[in-house]
Amino acid sequence: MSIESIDPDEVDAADILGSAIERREDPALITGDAEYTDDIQRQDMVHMAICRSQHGHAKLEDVDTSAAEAMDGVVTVYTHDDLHREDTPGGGSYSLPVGWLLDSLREVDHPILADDRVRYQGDAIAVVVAEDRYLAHDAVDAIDVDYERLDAVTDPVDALEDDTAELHDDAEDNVAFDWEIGDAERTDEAFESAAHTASIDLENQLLIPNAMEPRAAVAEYSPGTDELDVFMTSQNPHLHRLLMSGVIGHPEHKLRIKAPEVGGGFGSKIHHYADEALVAWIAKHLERPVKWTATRTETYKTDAQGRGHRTTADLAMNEYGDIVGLRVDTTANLGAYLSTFAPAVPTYLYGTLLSGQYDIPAIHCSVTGAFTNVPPVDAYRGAGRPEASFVIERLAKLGAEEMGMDPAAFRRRNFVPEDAFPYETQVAVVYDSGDYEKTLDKALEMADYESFRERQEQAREDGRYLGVGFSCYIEACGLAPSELAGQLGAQAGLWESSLVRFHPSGTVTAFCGTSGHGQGHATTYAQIVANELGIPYEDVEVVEGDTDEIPHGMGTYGSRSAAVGGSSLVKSSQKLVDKAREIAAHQLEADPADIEFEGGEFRVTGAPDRSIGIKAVAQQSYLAHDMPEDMEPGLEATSFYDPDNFVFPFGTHVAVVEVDPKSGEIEFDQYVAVDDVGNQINPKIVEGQVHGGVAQGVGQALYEGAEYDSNAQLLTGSMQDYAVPKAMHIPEMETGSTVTESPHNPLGVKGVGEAGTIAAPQAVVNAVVDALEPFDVDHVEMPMTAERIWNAVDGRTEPD
Ligand code: MCN
Repeated sequence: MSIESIDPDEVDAADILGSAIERREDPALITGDAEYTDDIQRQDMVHMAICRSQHGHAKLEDVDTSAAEAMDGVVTVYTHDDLHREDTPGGGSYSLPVGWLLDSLREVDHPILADDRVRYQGDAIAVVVAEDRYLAHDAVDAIDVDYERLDAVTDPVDALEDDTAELHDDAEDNVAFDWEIGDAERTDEAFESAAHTASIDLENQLLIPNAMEPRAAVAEYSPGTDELDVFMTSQNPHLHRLLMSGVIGHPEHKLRIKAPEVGGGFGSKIHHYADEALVAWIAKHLERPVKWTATRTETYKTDAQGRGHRTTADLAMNEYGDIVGLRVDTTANLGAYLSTFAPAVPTYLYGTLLSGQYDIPAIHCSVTGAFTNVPPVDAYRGAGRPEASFVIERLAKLGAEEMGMDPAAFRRRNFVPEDAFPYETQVAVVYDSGDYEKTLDKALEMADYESFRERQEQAREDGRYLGVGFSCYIEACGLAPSELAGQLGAQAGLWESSLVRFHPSGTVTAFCGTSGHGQGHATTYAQIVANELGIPYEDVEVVEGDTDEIPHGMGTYGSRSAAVGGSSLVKSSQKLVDKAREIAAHQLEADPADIEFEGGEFRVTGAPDRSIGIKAVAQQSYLAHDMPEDMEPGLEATSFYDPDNFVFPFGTHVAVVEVDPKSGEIEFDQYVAVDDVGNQINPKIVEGQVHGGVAQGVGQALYEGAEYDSNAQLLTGSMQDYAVPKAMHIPEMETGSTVTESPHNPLGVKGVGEAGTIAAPQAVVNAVVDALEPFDVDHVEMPMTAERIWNAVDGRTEPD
């Protein structure tokens, strides 16, 4: 059941919003016409390569760059002391910023180039600049680093042990922070009076992001104007401009960040890394254009990783199966340094979502952040919300079992009822709108759940083990009300800004501060603006990702673009229409209050033949011969939109699997995804986002996981070792949707970019555990490899 995409020419202008039109960006992307960062060439450009630590944890005894420097074509080599000096541009005190602070946070220094110690395999030690890329890499190989190896730790729980080596002088016992949310006392009381409990110990494994395009940057400096242009794989150019300007000490107004086409990010390209700052700094220092493109191995070793939780969680029920309490204790792996948004991910993006779709009267969650010798851990598609959803949905399965109830019935019994919205949870968020039974009912019907148990029974008699798994997930996205984010420690507002400009000829450019990198914004934003202005879709061009063109912006992450960027475009369009209405009223010799606007036409109320189209108004606004008094020429409007609340998409995903206990192999029988993302701007794009998201969630459930040895050496450092699922590993998905509008944004939309990734892992794990119920298996850690399944059934081929 896949949605057919429609040629936009076949859609009436009035129906453009909500139509499944094909993505306008695809022809350039699939014909190689699009320009990515690595495609950029400049005269006299030099290339940068980075010498990175081979060890997970070591002291740097000596870094000898002489052989590299002597190579023909090597321009220069920098180490810590060359860069971190008072007379270098920016004053030399370079440390990477943390954009989100917690009260208990121990902020540790994160130099651009390591000083006397490296804390993960991949930590940058020295940087080579050469006339060509290959030479730069050869010169890196010629750098002789003398290390003294130190004990390393990769597991966050082990990191907190007394006898574990500490990574930072400022972080005793490797504790980065302690944080809690909810009511501990009330939760203890709930457990004391509970009739039943269910418990789980689980790991939400470290994941390595796999964007098709590795991180890359090209920087160019003009000494005459002091302008520094940086082209880079950024999900949030304005935020990168702000942060980089501080890091390298270049004035923000003379720094331009442009994201050319970006081949995916999944969160990994929102953080501020040392590498891009180095490119910019060197371009300024050498006064030559500089390019750096990460190798695939570098991305594996240095892109901020995701998840990395160890959790103990308990659910308390009364005698009827009502959930009365939830207790969660998590240790979160933060890696070797604090990445830009790291403190927010295992705290505010995690603890606040633990109530799931359920009305839980008492919740308490405590989180300890731990430094370990893995790369910094930060937001990765879902960021905190998949971890929360995994905890509560695994417990929902175990809770139902404990109660002897059907898992769907147990969930239904505990859902926040439809009439309870807006619903305030015990973990500090207010769900905007929801109808959880509706998505569950639809998913049950699509999966034909009614007949499933019979099928399962019959299969078991034939020695085949089928299982069904539910995931009734909720997420918070559309980041964020700035005031709330500020109270929680965000170092920047989380509004969105846009500019909608009519050209004299009647076409429109819409500039937005989000920065799409695969999500189809050029299509969906044009649908929004065309609808607001009542003009043809093809007359709207969308521009994103360039700080020189777009006044302000906060970027694309947290599935915020439709809800926040889209709403800003509505606001700008409406401001523009307000001005156009006054011009139209003047032209039509009527009062602006008597002018109606519909389908791109301004009409005098009660006199429909007196009308003027918005394009003609735009032309008049630039001719400026006959305008209302004191009105400035031109027709454009800018707005800042700051939402009142997050949006809370939800849904039910159902996985049906068959597990072969003999081999440990898992096969999908069915995968049903019913998502409610409010109104859909483009159902085809929504479906594509769900498909991609589920693929990543299935990847986590079955295949992916960063593995390190005891010296913190990455064992899964290539696509041969880190199992990103291929098309054949992804189940055929049946997607469906329901529509529950968000009441607080003008489009009534909720985000979809992370929904599938948040929903899928627990649907798959619950299904596998359900299949293995005759073997008394109540949990299998992810990724559920054949080996893990085989061990879980203890080598048995049949239940005892
Ligand atoms: N949309 C819609 N109707 C809705 C909601 C969204 O038509 N009710 C459309 C939007 O207009 C947009 C797309 O769906 O074209 C995704 O919108 P949204 O949910 O607002 O998410 P963002 O655009 O902010 O994208 C961020 C999100 C995140 S956080 C990750 S991670 C992710 C994802 O998007 N990374 C991606 N999807 C990705 N897709 C690709 N191809 N590559 C990535 O790196």
